[in-house]
Amino acid sequence: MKLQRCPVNPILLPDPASDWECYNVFNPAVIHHDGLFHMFYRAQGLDWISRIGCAVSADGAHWNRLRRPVLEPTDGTDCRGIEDPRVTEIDGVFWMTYTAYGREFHGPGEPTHAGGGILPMIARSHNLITWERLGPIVRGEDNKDHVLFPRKIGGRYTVLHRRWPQVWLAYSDDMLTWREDDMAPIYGPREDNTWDRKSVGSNGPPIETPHGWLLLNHGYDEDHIYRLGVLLLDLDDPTRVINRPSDPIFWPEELWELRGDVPNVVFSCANPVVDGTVYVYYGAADHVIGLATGRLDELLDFALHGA
Ligand code: BMA
Repeated sequence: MKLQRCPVNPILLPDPASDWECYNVFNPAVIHHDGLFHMFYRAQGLDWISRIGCAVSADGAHWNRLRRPVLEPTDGTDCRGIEDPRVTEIDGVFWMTYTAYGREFHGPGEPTHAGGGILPMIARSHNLITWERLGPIVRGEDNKDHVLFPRKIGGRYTVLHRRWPQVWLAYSDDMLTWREDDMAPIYGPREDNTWDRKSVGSNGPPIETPHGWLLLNHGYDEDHIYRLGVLLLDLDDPTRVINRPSDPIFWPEELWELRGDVPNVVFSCANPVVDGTVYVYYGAADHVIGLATGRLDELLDFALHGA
């Protein structure tokens, strides 16, 4: 099983005439709503601070972007950037999970991505343009790559997050309080000789199927080559992994995936399903945005039976 690249790739490029998105556009969230694809992408410009830009598309490949960002840093918790958005629609409300990179932190030395300078944040929107910040899932730890399930499980909001190196599950009644007692690890890097033996993390929102939650994820090995894979989780108890095939479904091959701001990266935060096709949007080399697709039934078959 391998995802197929869209012939239009790369589907979004930095805009050299812009102050805030002239260097890199990457790692977008994308949802399909009322017949349109809506993209929320991470952008870096002259000050190297990540902001979230917005674009719309009727076919998922050709995009029309807004002139100004829809989400920008506001305070010490996110002044170094708003990164890696993922958007999930739950009962008609839109939720964005993103990494806030700031200067407020709880460790010694300078804040870094791993040293408590990041927060796994949640924001809410009713119109896909204005976003209201709610707060982080946890504070004071290396935690990101969080993404919400598209419906409540057991009556509660459910999120995947990453307490490096494990991917964890957490539950909440109100999106504000995520109790430690309601958190549990699910899986981590594999010890055998696989592509994901150094680090793993979640991609876009889990896809509900009759056989379980289909999860797209990413990982890398000691060569720092990012690849994408799949897992299947139990519908009622998503801490139970039904199957985790060992082969990846996508990896860097094109020049613009192999070379960029960070080489050898395909990093996805979005996998909307439209008419039986999974649209996998990804940041390529932390510099441009690509699209690859696969049939949902084929991905599910691989997730169920792939060795
Ligand atoms: C991860 C995240 C992503 C990035 C990737 C590759 O840790 O920070 O935003 O795309 O590294 O550089």
